[in-house]
Amino acid sequence: MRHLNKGLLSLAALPGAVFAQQATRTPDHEPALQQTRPNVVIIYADDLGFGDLGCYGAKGVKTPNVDKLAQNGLRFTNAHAVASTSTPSRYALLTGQYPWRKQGTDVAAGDAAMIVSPDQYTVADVFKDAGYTTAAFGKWHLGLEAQTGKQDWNKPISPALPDIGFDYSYIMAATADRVPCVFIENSTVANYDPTAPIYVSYIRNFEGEPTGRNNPELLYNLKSSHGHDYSIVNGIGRIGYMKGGGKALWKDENIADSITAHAVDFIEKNREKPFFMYFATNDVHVPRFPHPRFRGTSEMGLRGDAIVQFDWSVGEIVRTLEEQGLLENTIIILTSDNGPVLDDGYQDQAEELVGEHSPTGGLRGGKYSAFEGGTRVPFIVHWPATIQEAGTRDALLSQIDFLDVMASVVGVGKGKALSPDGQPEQEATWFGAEGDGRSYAIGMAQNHTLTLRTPQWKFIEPKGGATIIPWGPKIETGYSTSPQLFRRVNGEYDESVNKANEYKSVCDSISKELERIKR
Ligand code: NG6
Ligand code: CA
Repeated sequence: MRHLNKGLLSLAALPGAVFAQQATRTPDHEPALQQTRPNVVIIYADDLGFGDLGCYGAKGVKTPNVDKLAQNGLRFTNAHAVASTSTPSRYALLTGQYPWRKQGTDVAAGDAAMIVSPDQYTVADVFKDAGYTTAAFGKWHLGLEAQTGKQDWNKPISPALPDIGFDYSYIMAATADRVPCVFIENSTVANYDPTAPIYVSYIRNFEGEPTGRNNPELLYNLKSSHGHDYSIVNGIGRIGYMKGGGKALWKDENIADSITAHAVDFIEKNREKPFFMYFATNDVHVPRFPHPRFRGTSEMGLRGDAIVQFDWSVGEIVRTLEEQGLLENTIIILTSDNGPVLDDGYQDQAEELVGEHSPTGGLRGGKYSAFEGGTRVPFIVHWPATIQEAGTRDALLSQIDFLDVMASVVGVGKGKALSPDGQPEQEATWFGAEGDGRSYAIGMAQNHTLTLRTPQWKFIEPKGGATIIPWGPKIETGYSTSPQLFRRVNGEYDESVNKANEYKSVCDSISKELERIKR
């Protein structure tokens, strides 16, 4: 945690038209600071594709709560996660630094060391500097403690989220398919069971413990399709070995309920002062094992039902904000960490039951990929106090700007970029200005192939690699040893025809620009 300036900023120091506009709405007798500063909630879905929500054209699943946010806010159609997998996207969202600038930001194991170092300036620090209360819920996947594999899960864990700006946190260390399968509240395992000490290893199993590989008969909830054959928790095979946990072990069917209940409780307890909430759902990542009440609520089996569960979580957050009288002046940003995948390692029939639905909304590629399906994600901004006119925008947006846009909104940093790679001036586009948005947005595929898109072109750097993901998911990677250039036609990058030769000078200049940014 690093601080720019301690303590509250005076209202006079807050720049930006949005504040001026709201200040006039504040009755004299009310404390101006509290009334004018918006709460901020980012709802960060996992592996939710560009086409997976009703308002983005989903078929076979209904998402009324999300759709309502879009109807009353802004729905972006060319917004991007910074990578096509989780850890690097989350790293970039929280720090405003491209993940390819820092080693060790790839998909993290459950015993990974903390990837965001405590001396980095995070978006949580931005909000602390603005006097906010900050909280994180759900999927973390950015490591904990100083050294990989050295965590003692039976003691307070440090450094952890309290050290990078979060006042309160209730998180899963990595993903639901990675051990340890317990929630961590601030620095310690939630619901800790002293009769069942927790041991975790990503190297070897603990003596006498069953694994998915050796004891497939114990996989009573979900069977693996590829990988996920180490320790078994709740009848589901995981990645990594774990022993113990007892009553602290999560039940997958209760994960959404659990993180949502904690988030609702946080809103209710913090209604008096401005807060920032990072609400990172486990849905719709594997293992997809929604609560029984969501089973059969979509036409697509467990993956569709997990989308319904996600929509329910969103509805609970919105309902709570509304009940507390906070919805009007709360910024809700709803987006996803990367594109979608059907079979990601469990026999949940996502492929068999997808029907007419296109998780990517017709885009090529998907999770892991350099094609548009990898990083193009839903992006909805809801802020009734400021966004007077709802609409759809095709401006180019990147989650890399989250830290700086938020700093600009809460008046920290005086309009200068506080992160290595973010652009605070994107604030205008995020909250309604028409126009192109960014002049470029960079994405990173699973093998670190970088992509750069402009409002007119998309470039995939030559790096090479398998054309289809080799370990299971049936996804085109977009990797090639030759440069690829695609033209944006009728508002969509046409990734069916490589125009690199035809438009060689465009291709060369984008390639040069990417090299410049890299340096
Ligand atoms: C892969 C996992 C996949 C998922 C992914 C990370 C296997 C075979 N596959 O290695 O299931 O966990 O990592 O997904 O283990 S992410 O959305 O968190 O980046
Ligand atoms: Ca993800």
